[in-house]
Amino acid sequence: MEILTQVSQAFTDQRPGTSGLRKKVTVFQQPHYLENFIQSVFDAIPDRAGKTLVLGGDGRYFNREAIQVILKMAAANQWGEVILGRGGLLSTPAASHLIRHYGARGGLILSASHNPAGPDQDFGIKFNGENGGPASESLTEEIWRRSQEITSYRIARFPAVEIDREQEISLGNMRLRIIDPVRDYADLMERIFDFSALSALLQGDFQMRFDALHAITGPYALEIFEKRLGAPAGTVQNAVPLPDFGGGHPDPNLVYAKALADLLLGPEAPDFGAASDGDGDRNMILGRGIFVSPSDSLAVLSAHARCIPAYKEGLRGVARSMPTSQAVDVVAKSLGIEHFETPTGWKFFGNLLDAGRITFCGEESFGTGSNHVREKDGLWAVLAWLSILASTRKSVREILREHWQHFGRHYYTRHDYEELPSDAAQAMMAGLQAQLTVLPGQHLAGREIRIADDFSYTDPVDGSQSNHQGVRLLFDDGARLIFRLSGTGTSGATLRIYHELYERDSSRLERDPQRHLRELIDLGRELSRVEHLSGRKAPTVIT
Ligand code: G16
Repeated sequence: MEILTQVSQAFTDQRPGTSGLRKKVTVFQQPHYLENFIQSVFDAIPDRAGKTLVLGGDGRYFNREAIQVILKMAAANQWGEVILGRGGLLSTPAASHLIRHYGARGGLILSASHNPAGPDQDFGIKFNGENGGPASESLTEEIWRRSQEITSYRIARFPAVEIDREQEISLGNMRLRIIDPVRDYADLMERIFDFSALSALLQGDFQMRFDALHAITGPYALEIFEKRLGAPAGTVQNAVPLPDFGGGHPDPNLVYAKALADLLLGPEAPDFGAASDGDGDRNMILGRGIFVSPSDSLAVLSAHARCIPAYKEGLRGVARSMPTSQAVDVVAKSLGIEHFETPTGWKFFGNLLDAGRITFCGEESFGTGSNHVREKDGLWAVLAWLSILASTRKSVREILREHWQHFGRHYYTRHDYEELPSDAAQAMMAGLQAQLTVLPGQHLAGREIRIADDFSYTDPVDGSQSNHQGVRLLFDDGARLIFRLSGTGTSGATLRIYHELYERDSSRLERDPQRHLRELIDLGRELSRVEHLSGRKAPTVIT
């Protein structure tokens, strides 16, 4: 096998964001761009020789081309084996499972998550380590450093590999195993959940819709819900992954999964609805006439964990990202277990999961998961909710109501201002930072600010420190107002403002969050000066 050392020059924009490197497809299509980044990843893993690499993506445009390049580079960079999902497909949680299941050194997941796909849209690459989780902060820094000093990359020459059937072949000294992308993951779900109880639910009067949004979860959902659990045909919709996701935006929220939301919130609603995102790690849960906020979802799942066989002994601890509401903290206190607050990004849960300090974790950004993999897991969350419904025989609305009555309700909403000019967004954050010293003690939005800071996190397992993770205003009554810039966008900047208010009065638990949080919403707009600095009168997305 011929191996070529190709001279190349560094690109200055290869710093990974919240979750890997995400750019427009046209950026990745520049000569040497993809190759440079892959070589930087490989160089950052010096012990890779002879080891196994898991490879797959969410099927978006450019997935298949990138896989051919990565196979050639893996063969030239001494990997012993690549395990590839048939058709180049793997959901993010399935890739995480395969890394752990087959003892791989790591995995490359080709996805820009919920961002749209197509020739003018987004592509992305994430590297996950041997625990199956996203690259740590230090590894991410090392990849970035390598990308800035790169002068060449190594690539083998061989014809395009046929990736659409399961097979094992040798590529020089490297073995390529092409496997069913679904089977191992579906088997894992069958070990975690009580599939006979779930079958009984789904084969009865209970009606469910799962919208795969033409992204990666289609084949997984068909196998699990319709084939293994026997739900009626048509339970899974938009099940075929398409390179452009059917022109949609596979982000499971009320704006982008509108058809499903309209169905569940309309007059003909089934009992339960759910959706996942481009790469299958996010989830949205809806009951008849009701939306479950991701923060509440984490709290409800934690409170009911014992009804799922894999967690019947109870949870070790729980964690949430800083902007996620404190609902799960209240559950943890009542269960007498540890709870942690981490920066945004699933990678921050990895050490806590590996150390056995937590069992469940989640984020307001529609992510929920457990120690079964090291990624958030959309279908796992759906199966967990179905398990609660099967065991309690209550509706989603009843479960939420009872939860709020017992623990109180954390009213919550996130307002996103997408595609802002970067300098305006930076000016907003700088303006907020400048106010941090004068805000404590002020009475605003009907309450007193107790603490105003820029969130810092010290990892309780390895002591590593992460600073500047978002501006927080903490009020004396438990309310919070948080500001941060997204680390996952590919054009301009996205300002996220998170609002939270804790309500214990049982007569005030079923209000419209936008109304109930009005004062905090107005204060967030005012303090960030978003309208003044960007001209935007309203957020792009409200969740
Ligand atoms: C990624 C990360 C999540 C994070 C989310 C939003 O999710 O894995 O941990 O919460 O982005 O991040 P940001 O607020 O910086 O845009 P995904 O589903 O996009 O991979």
